[in-house]
Amino acid sequence: INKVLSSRLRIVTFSTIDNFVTRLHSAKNIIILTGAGVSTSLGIPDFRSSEGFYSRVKYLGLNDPQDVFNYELFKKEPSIFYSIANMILPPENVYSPLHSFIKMLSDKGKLLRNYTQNIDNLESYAHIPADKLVHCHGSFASATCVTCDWKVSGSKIFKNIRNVELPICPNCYKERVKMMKLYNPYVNGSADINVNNKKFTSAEIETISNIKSYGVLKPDITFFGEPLPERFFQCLMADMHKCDLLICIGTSLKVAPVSDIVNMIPAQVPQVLINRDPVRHADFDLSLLGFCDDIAGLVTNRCGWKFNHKDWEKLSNGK
Ligand code: CNA
Repeated sequence: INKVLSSRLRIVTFSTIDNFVTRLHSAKNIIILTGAGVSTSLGIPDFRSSEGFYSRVKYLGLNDPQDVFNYELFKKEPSIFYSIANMILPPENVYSPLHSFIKMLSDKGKLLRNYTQNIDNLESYAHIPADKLVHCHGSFASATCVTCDWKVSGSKIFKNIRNVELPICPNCYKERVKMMKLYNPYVNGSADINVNNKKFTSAEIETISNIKSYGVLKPDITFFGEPLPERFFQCLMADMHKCDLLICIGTSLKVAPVSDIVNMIPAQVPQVLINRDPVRHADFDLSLLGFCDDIAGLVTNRCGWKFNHKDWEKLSNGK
């Protein structure tokens, strides 16, 4: 990635909405990079806006509100994340007009890939094909035990999240209960104890009993300190030289390595930003500032295309 970054020099190719419309007509391999702003019209807060999620969790008193997604902290004290996880639990069966816009580009055979930083998995309700989608930061679609890697469908832990309780892995829970039942330092002394055909020393059992995240299920969203899904790197390496238009939508582009995508796309490929706030640290050919649903509607009109969205009128954006 560093090699690609250092060799880049931007070549500005266009700067008007008409150029954008012309390019949309001719483009065959569009990369759309999305962030939290594409779901805010559904009432899901973004992270960094003044009314966003990070300002809502200030009461936790963490040094940095981003620490609610710190993997090391999760392993030490998973209840911090689960005390606020209900705030970010995605709604089901809804998607925004912007998601419909992406689906329309896919139906027209123009979408190379939608790299989404979102964890709400709403792209699936809009029927954006799974092979066109990269969940750069994972999603709530599945959850994994931090101790034994047991996987469950994400919806299995939604009830726990709503009830603000820790979702526990069935395997590890049984193992832990059995361990605690068998373990009695006065009787066993320092002898090994056999649980589910695994041997544990009394010292190991003492340690395990103090690990608060032992057997806790974690949604498969990428926390700070965890690697991004392998699919992100594989797709990006294959896509960056095919891409003929990059559109970044509803993102502050503050989280690396996803934010590096703008520097990896070849210099002659136009880059467009559609966002409520300007993104000053990146160099776009065109920045369309406003509510992304409205801008997508306007651009689609100018292209002479149409996309349907059943709930358009109900959404609050700029209306
Ligand atoms: P961010 O840093 O909170 O930035 C969001 C950007 O969207 C801001 O620049 C806003 O100006 C802009 N924005 C907000 N509403 C609109 C709108 N209606 N139209 C156009 N622009 C709008 O969020 P990023 O996505 O840049 O940061 C990456 C994080 C956020 C990822 O790790 C995500 O997992 C995480 N996140 C995801 C969700 C979700 O899945 N819906 C929600 C909140 C945060």
